[in-house]
Amino acid sequence: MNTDCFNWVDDTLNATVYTILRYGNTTDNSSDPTTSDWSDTIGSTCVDLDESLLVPVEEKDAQSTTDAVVSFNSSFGQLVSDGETYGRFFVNDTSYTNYIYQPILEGIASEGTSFINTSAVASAIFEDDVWTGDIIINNLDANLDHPYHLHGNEFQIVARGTGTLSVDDAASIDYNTTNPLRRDTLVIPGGDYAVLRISNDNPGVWVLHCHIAWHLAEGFLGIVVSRPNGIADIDFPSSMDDLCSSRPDFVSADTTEPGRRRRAWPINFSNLVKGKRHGINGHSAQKMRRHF
Ligand SMILES: [Cu+2]
Repeated sequence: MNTDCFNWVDDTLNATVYTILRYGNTTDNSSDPTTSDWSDTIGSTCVDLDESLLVPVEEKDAQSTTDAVVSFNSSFGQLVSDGETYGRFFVNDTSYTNYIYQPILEGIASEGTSFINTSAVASAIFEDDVWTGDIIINNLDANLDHPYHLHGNEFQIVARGTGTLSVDDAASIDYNTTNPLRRDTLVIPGGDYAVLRISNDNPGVWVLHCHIAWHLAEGFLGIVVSRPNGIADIDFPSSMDDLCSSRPDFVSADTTEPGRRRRAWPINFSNLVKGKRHGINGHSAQKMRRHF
């Protein structure tokens, strides 16, 4: 474990632990492997891999054009509830709330995309006539890098840059479609944007979220709905349907993820955000980093 990303290292932490992974049909499970560590060193800065050094071995050009463009803007901000002010992450001005007894996939399958509770989750829809879709992500937190993770698709990074990119402006920028990097997680530095190109061939409700666990827990999640008609055609196993009847009568269908709304912000909030909904200044962001 690279502890350079930590602001402090707990004395009791064992930063290096080992396990054994075996590939293939080996029958010899008794002897220890003899593989050795890589010789390259990891830098002491806490940043993503240098993408310019990464080239997909299995070449795959991106589609040269896209059928649809959607965008997600993420930012840290405040939520006031019952007189208390909470720190939350927002995606398109919506802080995700998980209604655990109202699963979105099954809801869309039976009721269509009108099922989506727009006050609980930010959503983007790629309809069934879309085969190539672009997802713009704008990281509005000027000094906070986030690792964005998309489920269900292996996206191609066809553009990135500083500042924000609107859906309209996306029509006039340059795209790299020649064997672009394919990933499922991408660090977008604070104040930057990226454009992810996907094949819209996998019907589902795919979450896009920050992979820092507590950012996710504080609402950093949106959904990409791929092929709503295809979702309606999914044959759900009975074991999934059975879950719908598993809610005890005394538990409300409006129950949110346990503890989700009651958790207090861990530090003095007034020190953290200078009253701005978006655009956290550097001083505040540094304080936030301490809690990664
Ligand atoms: Cu994050």
